[in-house]
This record gives sequence, structure tokens and C-alpha cells, in this order.
Amino acid sequence: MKITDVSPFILHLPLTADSIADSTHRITRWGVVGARIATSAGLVGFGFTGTHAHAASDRLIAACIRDCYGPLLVDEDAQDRTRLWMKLARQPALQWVGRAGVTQLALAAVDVALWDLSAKAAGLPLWKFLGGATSETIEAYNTDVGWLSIPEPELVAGAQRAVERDGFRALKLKVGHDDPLVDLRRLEAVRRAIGPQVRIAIDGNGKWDLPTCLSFVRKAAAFDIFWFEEPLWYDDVGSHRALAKQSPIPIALGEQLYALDAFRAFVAAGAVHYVQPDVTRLGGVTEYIEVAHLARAFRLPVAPHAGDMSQAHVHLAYWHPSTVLLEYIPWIKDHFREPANVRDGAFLRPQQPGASTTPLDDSLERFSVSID
Ligand code: 0YR
Ligand code: MG
Repeated sequence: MKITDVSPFILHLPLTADSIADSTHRITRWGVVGARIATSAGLVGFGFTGTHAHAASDRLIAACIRDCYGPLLVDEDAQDRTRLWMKLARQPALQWVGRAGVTQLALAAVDVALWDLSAKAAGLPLWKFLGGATSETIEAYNTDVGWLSIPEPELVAGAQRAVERDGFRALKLKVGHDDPLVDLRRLEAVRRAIGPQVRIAIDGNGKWDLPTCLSFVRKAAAFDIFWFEEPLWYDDVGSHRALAKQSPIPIALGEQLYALDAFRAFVAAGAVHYVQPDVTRLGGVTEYIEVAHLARAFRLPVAPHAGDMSQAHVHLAYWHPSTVLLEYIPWIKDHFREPANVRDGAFLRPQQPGASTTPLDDSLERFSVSID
């Protein structure tokens, strides 16, 4: 199955609200920046990364897919995923400007497209191609009800609706106000409204410092918090380690880590309890698998971050035995042939061949942003 063409695409898709915010980002659309890989077999593979839909930086990723990786892939065998990953990720000139950021996001898109192709060629959904499902169900946690930009009354109402109407048994609330007492009040209100059975995770998106976090976790523990995600600056292993040692709430992180080595540093230091790899930030499925196995070797649970809004992650979650939860944010699913849908709080197991990364033609037409 020879690669005949590699072409990038950019989609800017609307959210379920006009805009949302966490402690460090405010966004109005979600960016899907992807690679479409055509082959001599007639099969086409799709993979993509996720962005905050800034056209200028999305174009850098698209250009990297087209101009840097494209020529290295054409005429290659699409099924040589590991060899091609090494060729792309260890290309000296690209490694010089890469290993994190733009080149890594582009690599992620390309690698996911290659896995999509191999699974399609085998006629199997990716989880089956990888070795079969190790869980009966994958539980979803809802992040879309918990944005920092949602005022407290709607936050409480949305959380209740997600639990009572939609069947979620796990939610994630953003924290990170300048005054942490505001966050404590919001947590208390939601916990009171939804009762003790539902899991509540919180996510700080890297805003606070160690003293703020230490004081916060002691108070927030009263509301039975499942994990505290990205409490501190993303790369700061030492502070996470200090917090993990003292916090009554487990620490989760990984969505801002771009390489196996970064995960290794946190895991080896005992600075993380829930490992959150993301195929769109790591170099795709290939490096995700390495991180998931690393977590397994340390007996740490894996809860993928949904940079792809769980389209490819749902396959990896069903397959990898360390997975405990998967994030649900329903912004982009309906633009794909096989949406990552949740019923009664669990992700439906994908059935179509591939990685569920093939966009609808209609969405490609209506939401595309020009590459140049
Ligand atoms: C919105 N999920 C996250 C989104 C999300 C961010 O800015 O990108 O909140 O990636 O932290 O766990
Ligand atoms: Mg997060």
C-alpha cells in the first residue's frame, strides 16, 4: 500500500457555546488540523491534531504536514508505521526545530492517519486492529458542563442535567480563579446538587503556584475530588512531585506533554497519579502506546486527554487495559463519519474500520480554512 499523496486540511468548528474559558484559554472555535493520506490501494487515511483555531498557527502545522513530512512519505509503504515514525520524528533537520509544538502536532496528524489506513486495510476498527477490547465499557466524563466561564447557577444546573438526564457518572470542573475561594464555592454547590455518587475531577490548566495548590487541595478534599489536573505549570516536575506527595487529591496531567521522555520524567519522579496521554500532542498513536505502556509498568491508571475530542482515543481506551476514564467534549463529533458518542455515561464502541477520524465531506466543504 504505497503512499501517493499527503495533503493537509484545516477545519474551524463551532463549540456548543459561543465561547468557553478555562483558567488560561478563551476560545470561540475548535481547530482540526489534519492530514489526508492517499494510497495506491485506493484507501485514504485521516488523522488530525487539535488547536484553538488560530488560522496563522494552524497554517504552520498544515505547511509542516505538506512540505516537511509529505515528501518524506510519498512512495513509502503506509503500513510501515514504526519505521516511518522514526524517519519523520528523527529527521535531523526537523528534529532541530521540533520535538514539541508545531512539528510534533503535524507528526501526530500524520501518524494517526497511517494507523487509520492500516486499520482500514485490515477491515477492522482500530481497537480491534490493536489487539481487541480489554473493557466492556469505557466510562465518559463530561468536561463541557464545567468551564470556568459558566456562572455558578448554570454550572449547577448543567451538572445536574448531565447526571440526571444524560446519565454521566463523572464530571470535570475547571478551577483557577484569582481567588480560589470562588472555586471552592462552585465545587461545594455542584457537590451538593449532584450528591456523593458522581465523580468530580477538577482541572487548573496550569495557572496556580505550589503554595496556592497546597492550600487549595486541603480545603477541596472535603468535596471528594477524583483528581486535580494540571495544578501547576506544565513542565514543572519538581513542584508536581511536591504536591503529589502532600495532596489528599490525586494529581492528573499529560495534555501539555509532547514526548515519551516528558512523561517518563513525571512518572519516575512520582509526580503524577493519573496519566493523560493525547495522540494529538504526542507523536500520534505510536508514541501514545509507549506512554500507556509506561504508565502500566508503574501501575498508574490512564485517562486520555481528548485533544481529538475522543475520535481516535475511544479506540485506544477500549484497547489499553490501564484506561479508566475518557474525556467527553461534544464539539466536533458530528463532523465525522463515526462520531464518538456517549450513551448512559459510556462511550459507544466504534464499529467501522479505521480510527473514526474520517471527516464528513460536507464538513470539509463548509468549515475548511484555506491552507495558504
Ligand atoms: C479549552 N481539557 C483541557 C481546552 C482542554 C482545555 O481551552 O483546550 O480546557 O484542553 O484542559 O482537559
Ligand atoms: Mg485539561
